[in-house]
Order: sequence, then C-alpha cells, then structure tokens
Amino acid sequence: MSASQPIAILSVYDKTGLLDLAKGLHSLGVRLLGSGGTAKLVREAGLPIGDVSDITKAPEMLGGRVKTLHPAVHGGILAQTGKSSDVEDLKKQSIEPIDIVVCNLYPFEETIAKESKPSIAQATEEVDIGGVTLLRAAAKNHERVWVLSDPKDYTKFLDNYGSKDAEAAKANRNVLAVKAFSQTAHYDEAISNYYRQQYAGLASKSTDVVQQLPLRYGANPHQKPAQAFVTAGEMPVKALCGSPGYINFLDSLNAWALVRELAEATGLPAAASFKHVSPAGAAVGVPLSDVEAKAFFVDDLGPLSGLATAYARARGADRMSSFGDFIGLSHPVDVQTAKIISREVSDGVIAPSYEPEALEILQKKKGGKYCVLQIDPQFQPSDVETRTVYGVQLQQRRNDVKITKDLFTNVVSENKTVPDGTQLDLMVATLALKYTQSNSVCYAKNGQVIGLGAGQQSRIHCTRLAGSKTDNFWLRQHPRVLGLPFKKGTKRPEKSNAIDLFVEGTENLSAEEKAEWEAIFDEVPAALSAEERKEHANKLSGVVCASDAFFPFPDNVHRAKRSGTSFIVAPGGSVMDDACVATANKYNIVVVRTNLRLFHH
Ligand code: 93A
Repeated sequence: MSASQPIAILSVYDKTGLLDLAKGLHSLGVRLLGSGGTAKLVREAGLPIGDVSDITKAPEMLGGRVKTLHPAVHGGILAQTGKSSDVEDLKKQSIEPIDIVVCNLYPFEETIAKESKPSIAQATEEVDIGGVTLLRAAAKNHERVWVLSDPKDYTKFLDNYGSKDAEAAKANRNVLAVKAFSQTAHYDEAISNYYRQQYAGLASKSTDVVQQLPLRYGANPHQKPAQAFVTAGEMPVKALCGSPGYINFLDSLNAWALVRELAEATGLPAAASFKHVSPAGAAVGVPLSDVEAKAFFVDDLGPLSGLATAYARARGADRMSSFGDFIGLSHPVDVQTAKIISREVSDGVIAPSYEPEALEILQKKKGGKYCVLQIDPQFQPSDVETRTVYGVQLQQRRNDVKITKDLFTNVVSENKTVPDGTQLDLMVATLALKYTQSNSVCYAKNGQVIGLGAGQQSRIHCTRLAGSKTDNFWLRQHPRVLGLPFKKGTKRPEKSNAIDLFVEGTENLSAEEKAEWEAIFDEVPAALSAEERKEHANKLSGVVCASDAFFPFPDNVHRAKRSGTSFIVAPGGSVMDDACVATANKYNIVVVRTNLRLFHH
C-alpha cells in the first residue's frame, strides 16, 4: 500500500535535526506534511511542506489541543498492507496512506521538574494527546509505517529508508516501533505518577479505589518525596495507624510474604521480625518450654496463643537485632500478641487483620505513631518484578517457587534419618532464606530461626555469623543468664544489651563501659567460665543449618557442627559437594540436597 508519492507526517516539539531530516526526505521524493510550528520551521528553511490541515480539511483548533487528531491522519497511518477492506475504506474517504511518522512529545517531565513548580493546570497543558496517538498508531502499524520518535534516529533512518535492503529496513522499523512504544509508556507513566502524587490522599469515601500510599521518606530522610503505589487494581496495604517509611515498606512486604508462605506450608501461625530487609527472627507457633519463655522475656504471660508464641520466638531469636523491628504476622492479631508487641521497641507491624482490642493497644504505642499496616491476604502479586537502579530498569520473574516437603527428600549423606520434627525446621530455615538478603545461612530449631547470617559476600562468613548468633542464642538459655540479678526497673532493651555483653564476655570492656554494665545488677555476676560455656554448648544438637546456595568448601560444615548442627539443607553445584558431604559424614550429619538456589536481593 503506497500512494503515488510516499507521505511523511512531521509533528515535533524538539526540533533538533528536523531540517536535515526534512531535506533528506524531500530528496528521497517524500511528500512532507507538518503540524503548525513544525511546518512553519521547515517552510521557512525553503523546503516544500504542506500542512496537516491539507489532508484533514480542518484547522488546528482549541489553541492547539487538536492538531493531528483526525481520521485522515490516523486512517492513513493505521491502514494495513494488503488488506482489501482497508484499501476500500481509504478510497471511500479519499484518504491517502501515510508511510512515515516523525513525532516527539510535549515536555511534560521537564515542565513538572521546573523549580518554579507549575500549577496543575500548567502541567495539564503539557499532556500530549495527538503526539502519543501518532506514535502509538504508527508503532502499531510498523509492518508498513516508519515511526521516528527520537532525533538521534534520523540519520540511520535515512540510510535504511533509501536503501533497497528490505530486511534491514524491516528490522529498523521493528526497533523504531519498540522505541516509540517505550516512549509513550514512559510518558504515560510520568503523567500518571504526577497526578497520583498531586491527588494523593484525596480518596475520600471508603469505596474510592486507593492506589497510592505516601511514604514519610525514602531510604534516608533527605530522599523525598517517596511513595508506594500500584498501577493496576487497588493498593493491598492500608495504614491503620502511623505513617510508614520506605524501609518499613520493604520490610513489611518481605515479612508478609514470608509469614504467609510459612503459615501455608506448616499449617501453623507464623511471625517474622525484620530489620533492614532481612529477618532477625522468624518462627511458627510451636509451644514454648519454660526456659524458652524466660529467655524470650515472655515468662510472665502464661500460656500463649499460637500467633503470640510465633512472635515470641521470632522476637526472641536475636533480641539485639530485633530492636526496632518491623513485624509480619500471618493471622489476625489477638490481644496477647499485641501486648507482647506493645512492650517491645518496634517500628511497625503488618497483618491481615486486627482484633479491635488488639488494634487499640497498638494504636497507643509510640504516642500514637506506631505503624500498623493491614494487608489484603487475598492479594496476589504479579509474576513479574521490576525495579530501577541508577536509571536502569531491571526485571525478573518473581521468586514464586513453592517450597514443599518434596524439596527435602534427596538425602545424600550416609545418615538418612530426618525425624518428623526436623521437617518443620528444614521448612522454617529454607523459607527464611528465601526472604533474606544474600548470601545467607540460617540455623533453625524448634520451629524458629535461631541464628541468621545475612548479606555477607563470603559464604563462610555467613556460616560463622549465623553460627555465632546461634551460640549466643543458646547461651542466653544458660541457667546463669536466666538468673541474672537485674536491678528492679531495668528496662527490657537494657537487659538485652547486658545479656549480650555477658554472653559475649566482658573481659575486653573499657573500665567505663564495664562500670556501666555492672551498675544495672544488684550483684555483679561472675563471668561464664570456659568450662561452663563448653558444657552448655555441648548440649546443643539437632540444629538445622540451611544455606541459600551451595557450600563451596567443607569449612562451612566444620563451623556448622560447632553450633549443634545435625542437619544441613543446601543446593548442590560446587566442585566440592562430595568433600562437603564426606565431612558431614564424619560428624554423622544428615545432608539434604536441594536443587534450588534461593538468592534474594
Ligand atoms: O495538543 S495535542 O495533543 N493535540 C494534537 O492533536 C497534537 N498533534 C501533535 N498536541 C499534538 N501534537 C504535538 O504537537 C506533537 O506531539 C508535538 O510535540 C507538537 C508539535 O507541534 P508544532 O508542530 O505546532 O510545533
């Protein structure tokens, strides 16, 4: 399909390279038609160009709001090659096919970025309609039509358009179409984002669809503005109290994903305590022993609900790291769980719902500023995740792999006995890693994380970090720790800090720090001796050690063993797999080999 003379429509805001392009097109025998300003510039340069109104037979109107929006233009662009009904339609309306569209858009982004802050009305005037329609129509029909949306493409286009190489021309049209589609998508995103922010918080009735939640600030207070939003459907998260920040949101969404999956996989209520986008603890509601209840600071509460137990465990795993946590809870929040949360230092909580009395308790926390988020438990995230880093968009399929017991059936060690209870710990450790910044190694026991090493570049450093956290966790259950004589009125965080120092050993403290530490006890406790530590450490066994990728050397197995590991679960793939299993065999450790790497960033 082509008229006697090919036609190009030119309508550009950025007129860079326009005259050279017009010259080139003219010399190739193309008839030029332009919108107001574009045609004027080309004409003034002495080149022959008609007005778009020559074919629309209608003047530009509404102060330029309607320039190219007309069937004579869009019929001419969209008619398909070799489709007789299209040819017929054009003929009936005396419309000539258009072969080339050259267009770039009103500077919406540049306008809204101006320091002078344009009014919404001024910004609205920069919303290009006709140009987007030209680009989209031409890109849609790129089988036949060339679409030039960027002055940088003019030179190459002239080469291709003038050449006889049909294949190269077709390839060039494809690339140009992708560019035009991307440009309109980017343009529309900038527009929707602008109005989203301008009209944020204006949804008044409960029936209004909310797609955006303003965030206090980004990763740091100077990173403003910040927001969370969806572009389809409704925002699945509501703030019932407080105003979340960017890291709160990262923590809450990861924490929710983890507890939802953990509860689904185990059939038990689940809780997670997140800090800096990794769990400090995660657990399911396995009843607590008296020792655990005391070590986790919940022995004064009597028997706990399943959810409260899960949170007590998640919070008790690493009390130092959980200070100021963001909590994820899999089930409706009950009063007991809210009470535990209310007396800890915490930034916020996300859950599917809250019992009214539980919500009241949480709303009083932090002088009414505690962040309470409610998530729609039915919300299904899309299969594809996109993020922008340093101006570049990265996209991947969401890590939606379902972890089931089947993942733990390939036992490659000599010892093949995995007791029923251990299945739960394999699941907890593996799922925790799925939502932990990599590299990561996790130790688990009794349905909870007991030591987690996150975000280390070296695997052995993860194994050591998680191992030393596990040692610390276990030593906090030593009778001498449980019986530390704190002065009356010592606050919970102060107790946690003092216990941490006691467990780590106070011999290297400066005189000042030691004096501060000693001051919170009625009677200064004697340090734990090497024998006491060793004797206690020897009692820890049955621990699961999971890794988000293969162990590259047996040093990891040796280190894991020192923290009570009886079971290792990790993907294979290292040239040292056999050596790692041989080391595990020496310790009678069971090795479960998965084929699933679980990096998370
Ligand atoms: O206001 S518009 O959306 N209405 C239109 O029909 C239309 N057609 C093209 N703006 C329209 N354009 C835009 O005009 C183009 O995208 C281009 O940015 C600009 C070129 O105008 P001029 O040729 O008058 O300088």
